[in-house]
Amino acid sequence: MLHCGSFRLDLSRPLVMGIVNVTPDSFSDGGRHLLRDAAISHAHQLISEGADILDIGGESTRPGAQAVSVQEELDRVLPVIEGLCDAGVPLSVDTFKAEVMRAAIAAGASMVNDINALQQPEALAAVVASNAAVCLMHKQGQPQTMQIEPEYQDVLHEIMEFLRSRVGIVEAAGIKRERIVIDPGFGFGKTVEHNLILLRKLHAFAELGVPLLAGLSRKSMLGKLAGQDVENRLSASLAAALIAVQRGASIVRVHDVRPTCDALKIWNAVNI
Ligand code: 7PM
Repeated sequence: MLHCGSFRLDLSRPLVMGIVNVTPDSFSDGGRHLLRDAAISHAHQLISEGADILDIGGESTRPGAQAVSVQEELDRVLPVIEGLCDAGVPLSVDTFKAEVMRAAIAAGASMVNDINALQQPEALAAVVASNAAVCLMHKQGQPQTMQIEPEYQDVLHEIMEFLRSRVGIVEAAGIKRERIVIDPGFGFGKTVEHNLILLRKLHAFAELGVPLLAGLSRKSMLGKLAGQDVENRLSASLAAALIAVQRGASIVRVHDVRPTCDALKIWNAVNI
């Protein structure tokens, strides 16, 4: 069971985390309310498609994306969390900023998805002071430059030891194991070959004794392997999600919730 605010998530079956981006696009450029409404209606759509958790992000954690101010991130994310806090599924906030974490949790978020693994001291304190779950993700370097020349001696070992250390620190600070999820951070300072080694050896992370989240949906490694641009990566994403689950992932973070849930129904049926 994952303790996620007042939710208890049964991890005996793989769960689907649906991605809700609260970032301006051509439809919502007209203003805040359009952006909020589009994100909320997308979220309801993902719930109806079977999402077990929603991951709500105001863009600042995207690799290559330019930084967004705390105020801008709050203005994007809080109205969406407020609008969804009674939707019946746990809400995760995708942020590395302590201020955003605190406000999001106060508004009803029950999980923090931090690509920075709570390495900012205030971020750790923000989650300690709550009953929210946390996803600790590995990345090498900073989003703007991390894909330039990622380098590891032993990618699996280094990421395992980083996550082992973060789990230890976070637990010692008062976040119990039941609230912790780990994530190798596919594509965050990793070449295709690094990502493939991690996916191939994903089972190794079970040794850390906390549930594993895998985010492979539409990522560039899949584009490179399948020869598909970002609009045409559904099949590759489904293959990757199934492989991750087969190798022990408890949660998959995806854009395409209904197809992923369908694929997992087959997986579940075969795996009793
Ligand atoms: C461009 C490239 C835009 C990559 C967006 C992305 C993860 C995450 C992201 C992940 C966790 C995306 C990524 N990826 N959080 N946030 N794990 N925990 O595909 O793999 O959304 S951003």
